[in-house]
Amino acid sequence: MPAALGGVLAAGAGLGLGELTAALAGGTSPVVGVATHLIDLAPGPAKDWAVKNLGTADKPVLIGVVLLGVAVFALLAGAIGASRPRIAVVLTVLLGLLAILAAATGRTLAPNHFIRILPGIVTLLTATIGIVAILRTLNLNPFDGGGHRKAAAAEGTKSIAHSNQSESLPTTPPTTEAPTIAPVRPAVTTPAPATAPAGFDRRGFLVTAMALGAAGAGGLLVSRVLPDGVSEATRMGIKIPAPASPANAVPAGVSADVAGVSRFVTPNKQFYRVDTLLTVPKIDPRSWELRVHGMVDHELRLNFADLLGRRLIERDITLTCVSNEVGGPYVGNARWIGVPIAEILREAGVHAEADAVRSRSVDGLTIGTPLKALTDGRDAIFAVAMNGEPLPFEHGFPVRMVVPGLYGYVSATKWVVDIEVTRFEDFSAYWTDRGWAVEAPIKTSSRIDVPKGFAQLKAGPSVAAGVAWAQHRGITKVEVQVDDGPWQPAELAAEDTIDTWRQWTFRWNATPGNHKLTVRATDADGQVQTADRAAPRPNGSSGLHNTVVMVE
Ligand SMILES: Nc1nc2c(c(=O)[nH]1)N[C@H]1C(S)=C(S)[C@@H](COP(=O)(O)O)O[C@H]1N2
Ligand SMILES: [Mo]
Repeated sequence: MPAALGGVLAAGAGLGLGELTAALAGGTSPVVGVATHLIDLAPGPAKDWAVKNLGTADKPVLIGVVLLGVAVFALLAGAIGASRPRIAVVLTVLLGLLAILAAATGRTLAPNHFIRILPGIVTLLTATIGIVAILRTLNLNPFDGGGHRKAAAAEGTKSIAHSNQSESLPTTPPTTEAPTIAPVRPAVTTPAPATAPAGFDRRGFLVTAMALGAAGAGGLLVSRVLPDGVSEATRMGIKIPAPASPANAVPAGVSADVAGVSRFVTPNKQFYRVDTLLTVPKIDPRSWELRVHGMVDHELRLNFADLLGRRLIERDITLTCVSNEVGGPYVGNARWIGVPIAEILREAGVHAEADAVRSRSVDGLTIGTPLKALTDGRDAIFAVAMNGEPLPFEHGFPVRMVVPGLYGYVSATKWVVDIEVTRFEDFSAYWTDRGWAVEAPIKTSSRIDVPKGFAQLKAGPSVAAGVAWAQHRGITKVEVQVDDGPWQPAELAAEDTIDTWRQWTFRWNATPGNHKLTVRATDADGQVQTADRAAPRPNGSSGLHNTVVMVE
């Protein structure tokens, strides 16, 4: 089906050049724009499923789904074009309009309204010109018929409109305005040829197809090698000043010292990543600015140098995602350097009626945080460094928020650019619009790292180990239950701070057969981790982690 192939090639050329435009100008890529809408519109259960089953592969999978959808749509449009060329053009234009609409209305990293839709415009024009050109090589002229017939009728001459070969075609492809000047045809005129008629321009088809393919592939390839923001060298070249208030040395003995247990400090490369961005922002710190406004006496604007020039504190803080399932991987511990948020708020002069801070990421995503958690003395910071280096791009470069004790989605805004002091009753944030709780302190939790589920163990003395966390309260006890036996105390590793997780070790005598180990933690408020199972939505999972082992 050459027409169907032509449809796909035209759409591919449009996407390739759209991608190139996005890379050159910094606008919203059509594919990313549509996929971002899918993220934002996805019903809760679909998103929960993706987070649980796809993990960090959810992003490539989503891009693949969008590309597949475009390919199928374009294939059908092209196939329809074999008998109804004008419909093929209309469908292709619609595809381009969708790209523009998605870019115009969605979250974007683009600097302004025109640039954000520019790639979509390029996609629309390229794909439309492409489909028209390829249909013409198949002697399927979407602009044929109506216009000529009308002109011929007006002149009172005999129509020659059905004779495609005899027409002199313009050498440049028509623009998208052309269909709009073609009058609507009555339903029963001469049907367009269903198959390529005699005179099918085989060579023209091949040349056009190759040109479209080259535009698509070339645009995509070049867009991939163009720089997409500041470089890794620029990031690593940033000197973070020594903190005025360094963290205490991590005490000896914070680690359970059992093979397979989580490292106490999670290396940046292994740190979990949860966000809604399909392309990682690589903000130039020289142009980054933080605006502080809303219910304040003085609006502030701070640039990156201003921030680095302020009093920096260094702290170990464990982050947790509300989407983490019982026993799940979305928890990590790092040593951060940053500026206390409370000091900046104090300088701005927060009004007494305010109870919330709405922070905004560079892509427009918003997060609502209780003002109290930012001002009650805990080490809530605008972080600029993570584990001894400037923030990695994936983790919010150049500046993100980190607030001990709260789930990330209500506190840990990455790529933060705007802080508005406000009231919870006056706004809703990205995730609260999607069914998650407005306020979400971290639930006391624990996880078994070793042994892994269904591990085969030798009978005799055996050891289990893992982590427990209740940030900003601290962990005071961890217990393990073997099968339905009594709860037995695990040995706690040293505590770093109440804002970090705590490791534990449990020694037991493994007897032959299958056994289930279950863990629970108690926090410094005396709260014992609940056995009641809850899904992550709306305010974090609960229930006890267990692991089944086979002992021989
Ligand atoms: N801009 C932005 N910040 C964000 C998010 C996001 O999607 N966009 N996700 C939040 C969530 S849900 C969590 S759990 C943490 C995760 O931080 P990490 O990816 O550095 O581990 O970032 C938070 N900050
Ligand atoms: Mo999260």
